[in-house]
Amino acid sequence: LQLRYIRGPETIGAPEHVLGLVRFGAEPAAAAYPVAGIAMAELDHGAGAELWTSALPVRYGSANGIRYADNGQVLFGAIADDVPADGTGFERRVGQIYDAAFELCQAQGHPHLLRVWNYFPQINQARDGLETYQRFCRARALAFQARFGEFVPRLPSASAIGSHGGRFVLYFIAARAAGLHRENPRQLSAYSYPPQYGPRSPSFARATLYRHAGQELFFISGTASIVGHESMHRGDVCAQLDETLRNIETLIESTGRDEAVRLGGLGDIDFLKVYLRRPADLAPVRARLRERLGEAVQVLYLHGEICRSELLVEIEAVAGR
Ligand code: 3EB
Repeated sequence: LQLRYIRGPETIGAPEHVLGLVRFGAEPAAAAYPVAGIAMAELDHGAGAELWTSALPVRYGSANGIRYADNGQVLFGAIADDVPADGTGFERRVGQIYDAAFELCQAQGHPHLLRVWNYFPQINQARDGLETYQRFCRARALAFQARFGEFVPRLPSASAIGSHGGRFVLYFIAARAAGLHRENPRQLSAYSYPPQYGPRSPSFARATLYRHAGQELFFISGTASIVGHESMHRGDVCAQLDETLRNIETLIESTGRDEAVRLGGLGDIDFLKVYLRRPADLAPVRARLRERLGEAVQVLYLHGEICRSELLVEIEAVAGR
């Protein structure tokens, strides 16, 4: 299981075993492997993509609208769906999509979700009194609950980000072997957020450590300027960025300590996706990130809407090449 970011309009080489391709700001060409296009501009190079590949040969298929790739150890799945615009229809469809994903993972022998990405438009817009993100959270929580009952121990790392138009896109990585889900000592677990944020709490873990067949991958969920359960530094993107980096650093350090893995700090990050609500924040954020993380880390800067309207920046990361 390998990740590579493609920056700019570069196309992918043919000889690899591709698990999936996700393009930002453009629709990818149809392919034998799962593809998804997210309506979210890449701010640095004008185009970008996330490419997941495998050293092992890959088998492709499709079930209930989900395209998948299976290399015998992990399953990559992707679906883009025209979800209904009305709140109730949206929630029903999101629940169906999640259940189809659970079903697929089970049927293909990859029952352990490691990492999930969610992108959909109008994330901060209210529909009949509830924001789209809150409706999404309710539908996702009910789907996990219906499938697993006591679902908290199964929750994978995740991101949920607002796109600018386009469809509801879900993609995920599941595995035959379980990952180890981690929480952040600086943050209340998202699944325990109090009800002021919505009728059902967000269903995700702060990070997932996947150790298998000599590989060590650490998936860090979308992370923002939240301490406890509260948003910090309203209106100040640089202070939000520093708080976010403190959160990520703590997550890496505490996991390295508790799990005795070679994870020490921010320097271990190999891939970053940085979501910015305002494109004008690119320059200061990029300068500060270079200062803190150096030049070796690969970064995609994306114009996305964070699920709480006061948050200006969110960062997800992968450690492990
Ligand atoms: C937060 O910490 C910020 O609902 O799947 C980050 C990562 C966030 C994932 C999700 C939401 C999600 O609450 C938002």
